[in-house]
Amino acid sequence: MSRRAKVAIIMGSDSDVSTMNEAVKVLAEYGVTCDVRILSAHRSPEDTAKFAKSARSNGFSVIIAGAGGAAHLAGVVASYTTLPVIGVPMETKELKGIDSFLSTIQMPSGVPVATVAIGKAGAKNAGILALQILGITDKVIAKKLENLKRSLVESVRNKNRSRKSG
Ligand code: RP5
Repeated sequence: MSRRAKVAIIMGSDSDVSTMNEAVKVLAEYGVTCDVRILSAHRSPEDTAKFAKSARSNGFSVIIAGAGGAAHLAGVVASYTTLPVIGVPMETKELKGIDSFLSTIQMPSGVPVATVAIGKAGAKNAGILALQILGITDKVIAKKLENLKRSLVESVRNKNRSRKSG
């Protein structure tokens, strides 16, 4: 039986899918299903508001929102919900994602968005951060995250070992 999606992954356009798939992948690795949908703060504002207002009652615990350019999606969603919202700034052709980054991170006092790095690294980290939030109460996820930390340490040590032996 599949577990109900705890994490919602939303994005402003289908052009964001390949970046946001990094978050989907990491959550899948931990057995966490997510609900993925395209919602735009500017092109479909009413649908976005409806989603955000009902996210908690629909069983979500965390929302990951990716958008590019004038990236208001995460902030708008955060304005309607008390769930944690993680914002992923898309890399853009014109300004390399600095536009998305500033639009996502620079929220006014009272409405936080946990903003991660621009692009695919940020999307992956958004997935990990969502897992860390779920891991506060889910011991299985917390245990797997400890393994991830250990594997990061090992990968750096291995690089030193191969440098010395090379
Ligand atoms: C944003 O505008 C989207 O999140 C996307 O990153 C950007 C460009 O969208 P498209 O014109 O490719 O649909 O709302």
